[in-house]
Amino acid sequence: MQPDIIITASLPPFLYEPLKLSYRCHDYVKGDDKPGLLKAHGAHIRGLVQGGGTVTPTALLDALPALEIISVFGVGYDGVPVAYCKSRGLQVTNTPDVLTDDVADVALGLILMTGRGFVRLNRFVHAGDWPKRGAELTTKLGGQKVGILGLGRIGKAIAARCVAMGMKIAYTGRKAQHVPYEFVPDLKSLAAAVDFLVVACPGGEATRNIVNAEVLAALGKKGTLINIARGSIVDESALTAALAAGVIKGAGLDVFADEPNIPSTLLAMENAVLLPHVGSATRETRQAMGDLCKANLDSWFSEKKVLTLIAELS
Ligand code: 8YV
Repeated sequence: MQPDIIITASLPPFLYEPLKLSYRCHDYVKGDDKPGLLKAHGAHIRGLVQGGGTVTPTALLDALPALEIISVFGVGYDGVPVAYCKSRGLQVTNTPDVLTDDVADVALGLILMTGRGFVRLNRFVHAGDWPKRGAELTTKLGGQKVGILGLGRIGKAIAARCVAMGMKIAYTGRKAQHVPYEFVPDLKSLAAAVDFLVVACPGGEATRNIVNAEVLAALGKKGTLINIARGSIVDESALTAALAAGVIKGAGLDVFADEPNIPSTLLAMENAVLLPHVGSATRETRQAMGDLCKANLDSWFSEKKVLTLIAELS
Protein backbone atom coordinates (compact mmCIF):
# COMPACT_ATOMS: atom_id res chain seq x y z
CA MET A 1 0.00 0.00 0.00
CA GLN A 2 1.22 3.52 -0.79
CA PRO A 3 2.44 5.42 2.29
CA ASP A 4 0.29 8.37 3.43
CA ILE A 5 2.02 11.73 3.40
CA ILE A 6 0.85 15.20 4.40
CA ILE A 7 1.68 18.27 2.30
CA THR A 8 2.00 21.47 4.35
CA ALA A 9 3.19 23.89 1.66
CA SER A 10 1.93 24.83 -1.74
CA LEU A 11 4.04 22.71 -4.12
CA PRO A 12 4.72 23.13 -7.84
CA PRO A 13 3.00 20.56 -10.12
CA PHE A 14 6.34 19.04 -11.17
CA LEU A 15 6.77 17.88 -7.57
CA TYR A 16 3.14 17.37 -6.52
CA GLU A 17 2.11 15.26 -9.53
CA PRO A 18 4.94 12.68 -9.12
CA LEU A 19 4.24 12.59 -5.35
CA LYS A 20 0.60 11.75 -6.07
CA LEU A 21 1.69 8.79 -8.20
CA SER A 22 3.75 7.25 -5.37
CA TYR A 23 1.93 8.35 -2.19
CA ARG A 24 -1.51 8.98 -0.77
CA CYS A 25 -1.15 12.75 -0.46
CA HIS A 26 -3.18 14.71 2.09
CA ASP A 27 -3.21 18.40 1.28
CA TYR A 28 -2.99 20.35 4.54
CA VAL A 29 -2.70 23.69 2.69
CA LYS A 30 -5.84 23.49 0.55
CA GLY A 31 -7.87 21.33 2.93
CA ASP A 32 -10.55 23.50 4.60
CA ASP A 33 -11.16 21.13 7.51
CA LYS A 34 -7.65 20.73 8.92
CA PRO A 35 -8.71 19.19 12.27
CA GLY A 36 -10.96 16.79 10.32
CA LEU A 37 -8.06 15.81 8.04
CA LEU A 38 -5.84 15.09 11.05
CA LYS A 39 -8.60 13.15 12.80
CA ALA A 40 -9.30 11.00 9.75
CA HIS A 41 -5.73 10.40 8.56
CA GLY A 42 -3.29 11.68 11.22
CA ALA A 43 -2.75 8.25 12.78
CA HIS A 44 -1.37 6.68 9.59
CA ILE A 45 0.53 9.59 8.00
CA ARG A 46 4.19 8.57 7.67
CA GLY A 47 5.75 11.45 5.74
CA LEU A 48 5.47 15.26 5.64
CA VAL A 49 6.51 17.53 2.78
CA GLN A 50 7.01 21.23 3.47
CA GLY A 51 8.73 24.24 1.89
CA GLY A 52 11.92 25.91 3.02
CA GLY A 53 10.02 28.74 4.67
CA THR A 54 7.20 26.63 6.13
CA VAL A 55 6.89 26.68 9.92
CA THR A 56 5.91 23.27 11.28
CA PRO A 57 4.43 23.52 14.79
CA THR A 58 5.15 20.68 17.20
CA ALA A 59 1.37 20.53 17.82
CA LEU A 60 0.92 19.38 14.22
CA LEU A 61 3.64 16.75 14.62
CA ASP A 62 2.01 15.57 17.87
CA ALA A 63 -1.09 14.80 15.80
CA LEU A 64 1.00 12.55 13.51
CA PRO A 65 2.11 9.65 15.78
CA ALA A 66 3.23 7.43 12.87
CA LEU A 67 5.36 10.12 11.23
CA GLU A 68 8.82 8.94 10.13
CA ILE A 69 10.20 11.66 7.87
CA ILE A 70 9.95 15.37 7.05
CA SER A 71 11.21 16.13 3.55
CA VAL A 72 11.84 19.84 3.06
CA PHE A 73 11.50 21.27 -0.46
CA GLY A 74 14.29 23.79 0.11
CA VAL A 75 17.69 24.03 1.74
CA GLY A 76 16.56 26.06 4.77
CA TYR A 77 14.86 24.13 7.53
CA ASP A 78 14.53 26.89 10.11
CA GLY A 79 10.79 26.16 10.31
CA VAL A 80 11.39 22.58 11.46
CA PRO A 81 11.54 21.96 15.24
CA VAL A 82 14.79 20.02 14.98
CA ALA A 83 15.28 19.17 18.69
CA TYR A 84 11.73 17.79 18.82
CA CYS A 85 12.35 15.73 15.64
CA LYS A 86 15.56 14.39 17.15
CA SER A 87 13.76 13.34 20.32
CA ARG A 88 11.16 11.48 18.26
CA GLY A 89 13.76 9.92 15.96
CA LEU A 90 12.26 11.59 12.88
CA GLN A 91 14.32 11.91 9.71
CA VAL A 92 14.57 15.47 8.38
CA THR A 93 15.90 16.03 4.86
CA ASN A 94 16.42 19.12 2.71
CA THR A 95 17.65 20.01 -0.79
CA PRO A 96 21.22 21.35 -0.48
CA ASP A 97 23.75 21.78 -3.31
CA VAL A 98 21.29 21.78 -6.21
CA LEU A 99 20.34 25.41 -5.53
CA THR A 100 23.73 26.80 -4.44
CA ASP A 101 24.70 28.39 -7.76
CA ASP A 102 21.33 30.02 -8.38
CA VAL A 103 21.18 31.57 -4.93
CA ALA A 104 24.76 32.83 -5.26
CA ASP A 105 23.83 34.34 -8.65
CA VAL A 106 21.08 36.33 -6.97
CA ALA A 107 23.50 37.65 -4.35
CA LEU A 108 25.87 38.74 -7.10
CA GLY A 109 22.95 40.27 -9.01
CA LEU A 110 21.97 42.29 -5.94
CA ILE A 111 25.57 43.48 -5.50
CA LEU A 112 25.60 44.64 -9.13
CA MET A 113 22.12 46.17 -8.98
CA THR A 114 22.85 48.14 -5.82
CA GLY A 115 26.56 48.89 -6.33
CA ARG A 116 26.35 49.91 -9.98
CA GLY A 117 22.91 51.47 -9.61
CA PHE A 118 21.44 49.29 -12.38
CA VAL A 119 17.86 49.42 -11.08
CA ARG A 120 17.91 53.21 -10.77
CA LEU A 121 19.55 53.51 -14.18
CA ASN A 122 16.96 51.21 -15.74
CA ARG A 123 14.20 53.46 -14.35
CA PHE A 124 16.09 56.50 -15.66
CA VAL A 125 16.12 55.15 -19.23
CA HIS A 126 12.47 53.98 -19.14
CA ALA A 127 11.43 57.40 -17.84
CA GLY A 128 12.95 58.99 -20.97
CA ASP A 129 15.49 60.93 -18.88
CA TRP A 130 18.64 59.95 -20.81
CA PRO A 131 18.27 62.56 -23.60
CA LYS A 132 17.78 65.20 -20.88
CA ARG A 133 20.90 64.51 -18.81
CA GLY A 134 23.81 62.14 -18.44
CA ALA A 135 23.62 59.04 -16.30
CA GLU A 136 24.97 59.24 -12.74
CA LEU A 137 28.39 57.81 -11.99
CA THR A 138 28.51 54.90 -9.57
CA THR A 139 31.31 53.13 -7.68
CA LYS A 140 33.76 50.58 -9.09
CA LEU A 141 33.14 47.15 -7.58
CA GLY A 142 36.60 45.71 -8.25
CA GLY A 143 38.70 46.35 -5.14
CA GLN A 144 35.67 46.71 -2.85
CA LYS A 145 35.33 44.41 0.11
CA VAL A 146 32.53 41.91 0.63
CA GLY A 147 31.82 40.54 4.10
CA ILE A 148 29.97 37.25 4.17
CA LEU A 149 27.93 36.27 7.21
CA GLY A 150 27.89 32.46 7.03
CA LEU A 151 30.53 30.91 4.77
CA GLY A 152 28.70 27.68 3.99
CA ARG A 153 28.13 26.25 0.54
CA ILE A 154 26.16 29.27 -0.66
CA GLY A 155 28.50 31.75 1.04
CA LYS A 156 31.49 30.15 -0.68
CA ALA A 157 29.76 30.28 -4.08
CA ILE A 158 29.07 33.98 -3.50
CA ALA A 159 32.72 34.54 -2.53
CA ALA A 160 33.94 32.80 -5.73
CA ARG A 161 31.76 35.07 -7.88
CA CYS A 162 32.94 38.22 -6.07
CA VAL A 163 36.59 37.14 -6.40
CA ALA A 164 36.01 36.79 -10.16
CA MET A 165 34.99 40.46 -10.16
CA GLY A 166 38.17 41.48 -8.34
CA MET A 167 36.47 42.06 -4.98
CA LYS A 168 38.08 41.25 -1.63
CA ILE A 169 36.46 38.79 0.77
CA ALA A 170 36.13 38.61 4.54
CA TYR A 171 33.71 36.44 6.49
CA THR A 172 32.37 35.63 9.89
CA GLY A 173 30.80 32.49 11.26
CA ARG A 174 31.11 30.00 14.09
CA LYS A 175 34.74 29.22 13.27
CA ALA A 176 37.60 30.09 10.93
CA GLN A 177 37.87 27.78 7.91
CA HIS A 178 40.71 26.74 5.62
CA VAL A 179 39.87 29.27 2.93
CA PRO A 180 41.89 32.09 1.38
CA TYR A 181 39.63 34.74 2.91
CA GLU A 182 40.01 36.91 6.00
CA PHE A 183 38.14 35.61 9.06
CA VAL A 184 36.62 38.26 11.32
CA PRO A 185 35.36 36.72 14.57
CA ASP A 186 32.47 39.13 15.19
CA LEU A 187 29.72 40.48 12.98
CA LYS A 188 29.99 44.13 14.05
CA SER A 189 33.72 44.29 13.18
CA LEU A 190 33.01 42.58 9.86
CA ALA A 191 30.30 45.15 9.06
CA ALA A 192 32.68 47.99 9.93
CA ALA A 193 35.34 46.61 7.59
CA VAL A 194 33.32 45.99 4.40
CA ASP A 195 31.47 47.72 1.56
CA PHE A 196 28.90 44.94 1.16
CA LEU A 197 27.65 42.82 4.05
CA VAL A 198 26.11 39.65 2.59
CA VAL A 199 23.81 37.56 4.77
CA ALA A 200 24.18 33.88 3.84
CA CYS A 201 23.73 32.01 7.15
CA PRO A 202 20.81 29.79 8.21
CA GLY A 203 17.71 31.35 9.75
CA GLY A 204 16.20 30.22 13.05
CA GLU A 205 16.38 31.27 16.69
CA ALA A 206 20.21 31.36 16.85
CA THR A 207 20.39 34.06 14.18
CA ARG A 208 17.15 35.98 14.76
CA ASN A 209 17.72 39.74 14.23
CA ILE A 210 21.51 39.43 14.59
CA VAL A 211 21.86 42.07 11.89
CA ASN A 212 20.55 44.80 14.20
CA ALA A 213 20.80 48.60 14.49
CA GLU A 214 24.32 48.35 15.96
CA VAL A 215 25.61 46.18 13.09
CA LEU A 216 23.97 48.50 10.54
CA ALA A 217 25.57 51.53 12.20
CA ALA A 218 28.94 49.77 11.91
CA LEU A 219 28.28 49.06 8.21
CA GLY A 220 27.67 52.80 7.88
CA LYS A 221 27.29 55.16 4.91
CA LYS A 222 29.87 53.28 2.83
CA GLY A 223 28.00 50.00 3.19
CA THR A 224 25.23 48.04 1.50
CA LEU A 225 23.39 45.12 3.07
CA ILE A 226 22.59 42.11 0.87
CA ASN A 227 20.30 39.35 2.17
CA ILE A 228 19.61 36.13 0.25
CA ALA A 229 19.19 33.92 3.33
CA ARG A 230 16.22 34.56 5.63
CA GLY A 231 14.37 37.74 6.54
CA SER A 232 14.42 36.72 10.21
CA ILE A 233 18.19 37.31 10.41
CA VAL A 234 17.81 41.07 9.87
CA ASP A 235 15.91 43.40 12.19
CA GLU A 236 13.68 44.76 9.43
CA SER A 237 12.52 47.89 11.27
CA ALA A 238 16.12 48.78 12.19
CA LEU A 239 17.05 48.25 8.52
CA THR A 240 14.20 50.46 7.29
CA ALA A 241 15.21 53.18 9.77
CA ALA A 242 18.86 52.90 8.68
CA LEU A 243 17.89 53.20 5.00
CA ALA A 244 15.58 56.17 5.69
CA ALA A 245 18.15 58.07 7.74
CA GLY A 246 21.08 57.32 5.41
CA VAL A 247 22.87 55.35 8.13
CA ILE A 248 23.75 52.80 5.42
CA LYS A 249 24.12 53.34 1.68
CA GLY A 250 21.59 50.81 0.50
CA ALA A 251 20.21 47.29 0.61
CA GLY A 252 19.58 44.45 -1.82
CA LEU A 253 17.04 42.01 -0.41
CA ASP A 254 15.62 38.74 -1.72
CA VAL A 255 14.08 37.68 1.60
CA PHE A 256 11.84 39.33 4.18
CA ALA A 257 10.56 38.74 7.69
CA ASP A 258 6.90 38.13 6.71
CA GLU A 259 6.88 37.06 3.06
CA PRO A 260 5.18 38.00 0.82
CA ASN A 261 4.31 41.04 2.94
CA ILE A 262 6.85 43.86 3.03
CA PRO A 263 6.21 46.87 5.30
CA SER A 264 5.16 49.88 3.20
CA THR A 265 7.97 51.94 4.73
CA LEU A 266 10.55 49.48 3.37
CA LEU A 267 8.76 49.23 -0.01
CA ALA A 268 9.08 53.00 -0.34
CA MET A 269 12.89 53.05 0.08
CA GLU A 270 14.54 54.17 -3.17
CA ASN A 271 17.92 52.93 -1.93
CA ALA A 272 16.68 49.34 -1.58
CA VAL A 273 16.51 46.80 -4.41
CA LEU A 274 13.82 44.26 -3.55
CA LEU A 275 13.24 40.83 -5.11
CA PRO A 276 10.39 38.37 -4.38
CA HIS A 277 12.48 35.51 -2.87
CA VAL A 278 13.78 34.17 -6.17
CA GLY A 279 17.11 32.71 -5.01
CA SER A 280 16.31 29.21 -6.26
CA ALA A 281 13.56 30.21 -8.67
CA THR A 282 14.77 28.81 -11.99
CA ARG A 283 12.94 25.96 -13.73
CA GLU A 284 16.07 23.79 -13.69
CA THR A 285 16.83 24.28 -10.01
CA ARG A 286 13.26 23.98 -8.75
CA GLN A 287 12.97 20.73 -10.75
CA ALA A 288 16.20 19.43 -9.20
CA MET A 289 14.94 20.46 -5.74
CA GLY A 290 11.62 18.70 -6.38
CA ASP A 291 13.39 15.55 -7.59
CA LEU A 292 15.62 15.51 -4.49
CA CYS A 293 12.71 16.20 -2.14
CA LYS A 294 10.85 13.17 -3.57
CA ALA A 295 14.00 11.02 -3.82
CA ASN A 296 14.52 11.44 -0.06
CA LEU A 297 11.02 10.10 0.62
CA ASP A 298 11.36 7.29 -1.93
CA SER A 299 14.70 6.22 -0.51
CA TRP A 300 13.37 6.28 3.05
CA PHE A 301 10.24 4.26 2.30
CA SER A 302 12.06 1.71 0.10
CA GLU A 303 15.44 1.34 1.85
CA LYS A 304 15.14 3.15 5.21
CA LYS A 305 17.96 5.46 4.06
CA VAL A 306 17.81 9.13 3.14
CA LEU A 307 20.03 11.07 0.74
CA THR A 308 20.41 14.41 2.51
CA LEU A 309 19.84 14.14 6.25
CA ILE A 310 20.26 17.56 7.93
CA ALA A 311 23.55 18.07 9.80
CA GLU A 312 22.05 18.08 13.33
CA LEU A 313 20.63 14.60 12.84
CA SER A 314 23.52 12.97 11.00
C1 8YV B 1 12.65 28.28 -1.74
C2 8YV B 1 14.45 28.62 0.10
O1 8YV B 1 11.97 29.45 -2.04
O2 8YV B 1 15.65 26.63 -0.18
C3 8YV B 1 15.23 27.47 0.60
O3 8YV B 1 15.44 27.39 1.82
O4 8YV B 1 14.18 29.52 0.79
C4 8YV B 1 14.03 28.67 -1.35
O5 8YV B 1 14.92 27.98 -2.15
C5 8YV B 1 11.77 27.50 -0.86
O6 8YV B 1 12.42 26.56 -0.08
C6 8YV B 1 10.70 26.78 -1.66
O7 8YV B 1 9.96 25.98 -0.81
